[in-house]
Amino acid sequence: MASSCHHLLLPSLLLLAVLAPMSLALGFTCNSKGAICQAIAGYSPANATTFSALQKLFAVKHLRSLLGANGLPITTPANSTVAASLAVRIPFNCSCGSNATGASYRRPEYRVRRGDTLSHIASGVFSNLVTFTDIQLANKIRNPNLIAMGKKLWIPLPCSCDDVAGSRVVHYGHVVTAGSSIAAISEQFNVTQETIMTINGIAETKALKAGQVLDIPLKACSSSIRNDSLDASLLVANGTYVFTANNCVRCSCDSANNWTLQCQPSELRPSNWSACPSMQCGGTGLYIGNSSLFGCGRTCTYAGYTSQAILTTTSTDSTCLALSNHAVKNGLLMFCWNSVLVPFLILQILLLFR
Ligand SMILES: *[C@@H]1O[C@H](CO)[C@@H](O)[C@H](O)[C@H]1NC(C)=O
Ligand SMILES: *[C@@H]1O[C@H](CO)[C@@H](O)[C@H](O)[C@H]1NC(C)=O
Ligand SMILES: *[C@@H]1O[C@H](CO)[C@@H](O)[C@H](O)[C@H]1NC(C)=O
Ligand SMILES: *[C@@H]1O[C@H](CO)[C@@H](O)[C@H](O)[C@H]1NC(C)=O
Ligand SMILES: *[C@@H]1O[C@H](CO)[C@@H](O)[C@H](O)[C@H]1NC(C)=O
Ligand SMILES: *[C@@H]1O[C@H](CO)[C@@H](O)[C@H](O)[C@H]1NC(C)=O
Ligand SMILES: *[C@@H]1O[C@H](CO)[C@@H](O)[C@H](O)[C@H]1NC(C)=O
Ligand SMILES: *[C@@H]1O[C@H](CO)[C@@H](O)[C@H](O)[C@H]1NC(C)=O
Ligand SMILES: *[C@@H]1O[C@H](CO)[C@@H](O)[C@H](O)[C@H]1NC(C)=O
Ligand SMILES: CC(=O)N[C@H]1CO[C@H](CO)[C@@H](O)[C@@H]1O
Repeated sequence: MASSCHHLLLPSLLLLAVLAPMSLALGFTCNSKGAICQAIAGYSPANATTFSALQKLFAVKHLRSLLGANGLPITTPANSTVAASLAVRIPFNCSCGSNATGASYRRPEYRVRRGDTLSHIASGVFSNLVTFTDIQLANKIRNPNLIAMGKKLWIPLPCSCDDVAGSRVVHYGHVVTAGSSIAAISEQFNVTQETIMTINGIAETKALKAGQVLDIPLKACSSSIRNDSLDASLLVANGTYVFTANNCVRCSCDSANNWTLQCQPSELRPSNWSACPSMQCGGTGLYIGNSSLFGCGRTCTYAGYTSQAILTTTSTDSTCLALSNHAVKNGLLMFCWNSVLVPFLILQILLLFR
């Protein structure tokens, strides 16, 4: 612990002096008091690691949530390597506190190891997603030089549940890399510079510092999920997928699909039901995610779930051309052709028997 004293004594004294009169402000601005929502942290591991190690570090319950947040195939092995420095998207539940700020609630937890300092934990282990002051405040540590080996620390990942400009978004914690700019970040995440500056309270574009965490609101796909569904608050950002309805349904968001959530049966074992309830639109024979055989006119869409049932709605597509890439991959194009081919064949048969 001798070295940690050296590291922390001076900065902590200074910080205590500066921060003492201010109220605690962990996380990003979050005005939806009491809300809980999905959020993402952009984690850049210092050393190459594996998905199972990340899952453990961030207390992500299921590997599939981690893979889904990164748009990776569900079959990706837990022990496959995650390269150092590249940002991995870590999904977590955000809690919007009474102080108009949001942070992960009580997790992840980090167990202090021999030789750890709060600043090593903040920047070395958690890639600057939190500052050492955040950890100190969240855990009410009076003397940061005295962190006992084996002690469990709550790492308050910054997040928010607020809508931005009237749209549902997934707040992403982005750690600024050296030499980056608001313009580059704006382009990378397809979020306007104005939005980034406004929600992060930045007045000048030049004011970025390496290691600083920015709140980047990723646009979420719109869905047909009903407001009385158990997953009414489901938020899925571009390039990610999630499992819902007790794992029976997989929903993905791709900006190429006009920012519309695409859901289909997951073929996973349900987590709370002995079997998945019906996932067909009543009377149509279509499963959620299917479009009608003839004319490509109607789509069976996921609309949420209750404790007993999976809800569906039948929506009308304008044309075949509006079909998503995804649906085309699933063989819907064939059915579009069928709607042309079948009348053609009937015509041929009629001609034959003329
Ligand atoms: C919110 O503020 C109160 C005092 O104003 C403080 O006791 C509490 O720890 C703060 N909570 C967070 C999460 O910052
Ligand atoms: C991952 O685990 C599988 C078996 O569980 C093993 O066959 C494979 O070699 C492992 N891969 C790595 C990179 O460790
Ligand atoms: C968020 O909370 C829900 C309900 O408690 C849980 O099922 C889910 O696994 C959590 N998500 C993550 C990413 O930890
Ligand atoms: C990364 O690897 C280096 C060298 O092996 C080590 O000193 C450092 O503690 C590691 N960082 C983390 C966060 O494990
Ligand atoms: C839920 O949606 C219905 C219409 O679909 C609307 O009438 C109702 O006010 C909504 N309820 C809430 C709590 O938003
Ligand atoms: C959506 O995600 C895909 C894949 O992750 C990416 O290539 C694309 O640029 C993103 N589009 C927008 C508008 O964010
Ligand atoms: C995309 O979605 C918007 C509203 O969500 C809708 O007005 C527009 O017609 C859609 N565009 C296409 C090509 O489907
Ligand atoms: C309809 O949905 C079911 C279940 O997801 C799938 O197996 C089938 O291939 C789909 N049919 C079409 C035409 O996409
Ligand atoms: C599991 O299902 C039962 C009813 O079938 C419901 O009452 C309960 O809330 C469900 N639990 C979860 C965690 O969804
Ligand atoms: C703010 C911004 O850059 N928006 C762009 C996001 O991406 C779409 C295309 O997918 C552009 O049309 C937007 O201008």
